[in-house]
Amino acid sequence: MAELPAEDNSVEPFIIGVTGASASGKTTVCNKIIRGIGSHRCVVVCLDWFYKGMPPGTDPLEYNFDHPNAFDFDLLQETLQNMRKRQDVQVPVYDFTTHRQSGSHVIQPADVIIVEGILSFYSNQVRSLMHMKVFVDEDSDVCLCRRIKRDVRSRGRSIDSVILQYEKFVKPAYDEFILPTKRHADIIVPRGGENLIAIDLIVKHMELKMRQHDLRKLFSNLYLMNDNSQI
Ligand code: UZR
Ligand code: MG
Repeated sequence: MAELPAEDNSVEPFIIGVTGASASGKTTVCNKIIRGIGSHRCVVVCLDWFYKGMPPGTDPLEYNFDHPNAFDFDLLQETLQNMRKRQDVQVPVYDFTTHRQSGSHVIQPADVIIVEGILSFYSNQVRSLMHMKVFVDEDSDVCLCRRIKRDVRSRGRSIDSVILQYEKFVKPAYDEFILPTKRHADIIVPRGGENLIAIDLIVKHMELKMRQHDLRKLFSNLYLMNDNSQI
């Protein structure tokens, strides 16, 4: 009897990009998509991991973390290309308190890869790897309030420093670099994670794609078995 072929990895993962303003609800939208699809089939790649980190001696309040130059898009592109080939990848771990990389970890590809971050649609090369693009749209006052709460609670900031950064870097970069990438979106989600209908539509689309994916995988395995048995 013909031996069963090793698992067929020829079917590429489906890559979803999720972007929007800082604290617009990107992470919540991603978590709800993952819950809908099943966490065993998804993996998230955060743009935050690809911060280059501040040059030594820089004052964090003077450094523009919202500018495209703050990110290593080449490394992100290379990472996604390897994940598309279903290879494990080593990615940096970023520490928001020290504003620097603090190590690395290995992630394994899955059927669905979600690329989440403020500038995840910025690079043409990265964008061209995505099969679906989602822009999370939220009022800027809501984003600012959330950002103050989050950064004070979990990123070790003072209220004054968050507001200063917001006026100086976050809002201008949103207007100049993030908002213009909205035109690349396939789906715009108003009210972020609260918008259960939009999230459900995304999940349903993904379920359809994954059924097609499973069928392709099945056919490709059958073809391989058939091929092996003729040797
Ligand atoms: P999200 N950021 C920091 O505040 N410190 C860092 O060391 C790295 C990033 C902020 C960054 C951006 N801006 O607005 C936000 N500033 O993290 C992006 N200023 O993260 O998408 O989770 O809001
Ligand atoms: Mg987030």
